[in-house]
Amino acid sequence: MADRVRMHTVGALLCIALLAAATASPAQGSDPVTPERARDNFARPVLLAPDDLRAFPEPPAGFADMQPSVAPGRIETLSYDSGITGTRRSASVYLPPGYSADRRYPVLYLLHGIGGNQDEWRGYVRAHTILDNLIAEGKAVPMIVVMPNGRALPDDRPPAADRVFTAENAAGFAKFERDLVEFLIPAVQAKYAAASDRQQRALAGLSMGGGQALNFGLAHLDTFAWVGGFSAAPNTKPSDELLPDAAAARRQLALLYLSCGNKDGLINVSQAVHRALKQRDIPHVWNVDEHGHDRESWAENLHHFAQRLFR
Ligand code: FER
Repeated sequence: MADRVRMHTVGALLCIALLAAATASPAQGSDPVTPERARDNFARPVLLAPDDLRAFPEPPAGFADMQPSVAPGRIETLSYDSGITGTRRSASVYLPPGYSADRRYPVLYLLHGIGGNQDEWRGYVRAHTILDNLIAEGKAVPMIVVMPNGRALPDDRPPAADRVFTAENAAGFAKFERDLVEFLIPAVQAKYAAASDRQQRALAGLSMGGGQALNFGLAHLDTFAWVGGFSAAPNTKPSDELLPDAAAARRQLALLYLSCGNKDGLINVSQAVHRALKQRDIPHVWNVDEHGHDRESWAENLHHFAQRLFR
């Protein structure tokens, strides 16, 4: 599994993917997904605007490492039936230390990248350890973190390397919108001590999952009050589709968080969202760090984002 998870190293994937043939057809966003398009997208020159800057200092050393003094939460598997895929699907669920069915917890839904699955945030980014450390210090409120499989296809396993950047794989990520809202969230509410109001529900993701979080979160403001896109991929909808009602976004969002590394060829996607938000006066965090399309950026941004949730 660890090897699968490390396959997110997109550079390596792309070399193989380039050998594959793929047909161009639109995914959720505006960009057709083919190995060649993906290579071109990653290779785009980074043009930085004056406000493409860090919003926060770097996290303290060891923020994503297990600390002997810190009580760990636990991770379990949630199985649920999906009417979208017609299959039983799995999500990884982090329960904070001291989890008790006697209280209600806010829930963060955390979405993986194009080559990953429900184990990517834990195995590759160590999301659970980042949360353990923040909660131990009182810097994040105890929360449930649901890490689903965001590829809503009957066969939702990470594809072979030469099938990652295909329209078929990308289509599963668009289909996940209904799986999330209609099947996964109800299953989480039924099994866990999860608060049920939108103010207690967040949606965030990395890369392909960042695009999903922006697309789905902003389309379901009645379900999510907190939205985060880390290094969002070109599956992100064009701004006019993403933000059809600026007044509703202003009124309903508790936090909209955007981040990207200044060495990431996909930064133009996030920059376009940031510019559209600025134009429409929609408050948001814009954090540009010095990383690439990599786990350092995602770990650091989860650390910054999680501290600002549910307060
Ligand atoms: C693309 C390049 C990258 C694309 C998706 C990605 C939808 C996703 C990358 C990831 O999840 O790491 O052109 O098209």
